[in-house]
Amino acid sequence: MRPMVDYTLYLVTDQDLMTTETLEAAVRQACEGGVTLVQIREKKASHEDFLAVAKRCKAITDEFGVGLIINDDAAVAAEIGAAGVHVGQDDTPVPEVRALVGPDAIIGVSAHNVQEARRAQEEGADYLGIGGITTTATKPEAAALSMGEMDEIMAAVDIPCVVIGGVNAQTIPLCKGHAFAGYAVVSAIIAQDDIAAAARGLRQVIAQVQEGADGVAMEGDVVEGGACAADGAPEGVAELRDQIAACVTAVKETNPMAPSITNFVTIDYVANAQLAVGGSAAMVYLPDEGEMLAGSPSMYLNMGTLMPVYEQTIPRTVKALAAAGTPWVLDPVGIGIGSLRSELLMAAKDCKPGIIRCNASEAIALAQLWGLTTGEESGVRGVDSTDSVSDARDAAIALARHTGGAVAISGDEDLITDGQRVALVKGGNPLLTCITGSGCSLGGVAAIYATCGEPFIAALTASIVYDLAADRAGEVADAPGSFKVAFLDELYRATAEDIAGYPFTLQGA
Ligand code: 3NM
Repeated sequence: MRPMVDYTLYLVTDQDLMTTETLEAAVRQACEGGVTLVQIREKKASHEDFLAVAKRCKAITDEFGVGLIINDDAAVAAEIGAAGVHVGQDDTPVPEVRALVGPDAIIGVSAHNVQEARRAQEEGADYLGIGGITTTATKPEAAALSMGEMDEIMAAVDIPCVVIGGVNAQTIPLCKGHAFAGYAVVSAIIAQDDIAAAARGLRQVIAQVQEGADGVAMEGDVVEGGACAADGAPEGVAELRDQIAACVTAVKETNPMAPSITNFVTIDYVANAQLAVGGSAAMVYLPDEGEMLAGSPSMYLNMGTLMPVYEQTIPRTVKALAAAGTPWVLDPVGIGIGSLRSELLMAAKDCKPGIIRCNASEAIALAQLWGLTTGEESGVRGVDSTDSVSDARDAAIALARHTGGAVAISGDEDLITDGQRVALVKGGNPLLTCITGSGCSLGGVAAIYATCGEPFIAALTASIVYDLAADRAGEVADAPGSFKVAFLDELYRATAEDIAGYPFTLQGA
């Protein structure tokens, strides 16, 4: 009998990337954080060294009841009684591995197309590793597959498939609705400073993705947030509030930086708003600066006041952001004005931003530009919106489904969606439309929250803190100048509790 293993969160080790002194410490912390399966992958070690470290790691995984898989070396697996072996296309063929490990071990095979997948299954593989979601610096030679290609592979076989390559908190949500048995991760766990926290965070993201797949947020279902949160809040809202509070607290405690490439009209206000919520700011515009900062935990790109240098800066930066898997925020302000802006926005299409922050007309126009919707005409007027937020609902959902991230549309009632859920937040003050920078700075603040929360949480948190601060600023200021100052003060004063407790409505997309 093959052992039962749980593929949900599958750590694949890499001693070159680990942040601990020993592999055993990394494996222990990962188990504490909730990984459900561990593969020891030693590409450079001798058989003896591999055997020794695998034996020590197995003692730890046994303690946690977590399965242990050995990469490639079937003899090591057989000697330590591991749950199984994982092989690549160029490693030992499956029948030879089976002869070495016997009938009671699991054999996993990496497959990158339908043919490889079918052959592996025919030869007796028990599961497949397929992917990647993106290319990855951990294994640069591994190509990325589209979700459609991975769906085809999964449809062609009956054995479980785990996704590997570029799997992290930003990309796991892209897998919502696809039939992966689990998520195999190297760098997003083992290269993190706090390995246990990283694993815990990924388990949370996976739970959300699985919850979405199970249809908890049903089409058209409406659940109210707000006052009832403490006693019997509807499903989903209480968890969102916890995540919002955790995101705000983490920002205030860690002072994370989200650099910006943003417009000159509002650059000062963007930086000040980022500082007010607890983040830090760096404003750049040169190509090498943007590229260099793309490895930051998040970044904000705003398409206002374009200059010729942006023709290089924006494409180079968005490419670097995509390669680094950075959850960046796009503000397509001014969409429709000039050819350079359209070119730059097209360059951003495949480098999928984690959050798109804009007004209703900009969302409709961007979805049209990217070929995601047809028929709707946007009412972009300069940088203002002439469409209502509800007019932009379909465009927002289409954009979020394309990026796998979140879209936040500001208006009388803000709409935030990840393509599965739609949150509506009502609040704010009409004076917000009389000052420059409220929209841009909201994008910058969303980037700050994206350093500590997944895109939907970050976008929702930013929208809420803006409504809350505007409500409060409106109580002490009745004209634009004083309102602008009071608003910044209220961004600074808003606590995690205030923000997490603000009313909002949650619906299925
Ligand atoms: N195999 P990370 S990608 C070990 O595509 C491995 O078969 C891959 O690393 C494949 O989680 C990969 O850091 C490395 O992106 C995955």
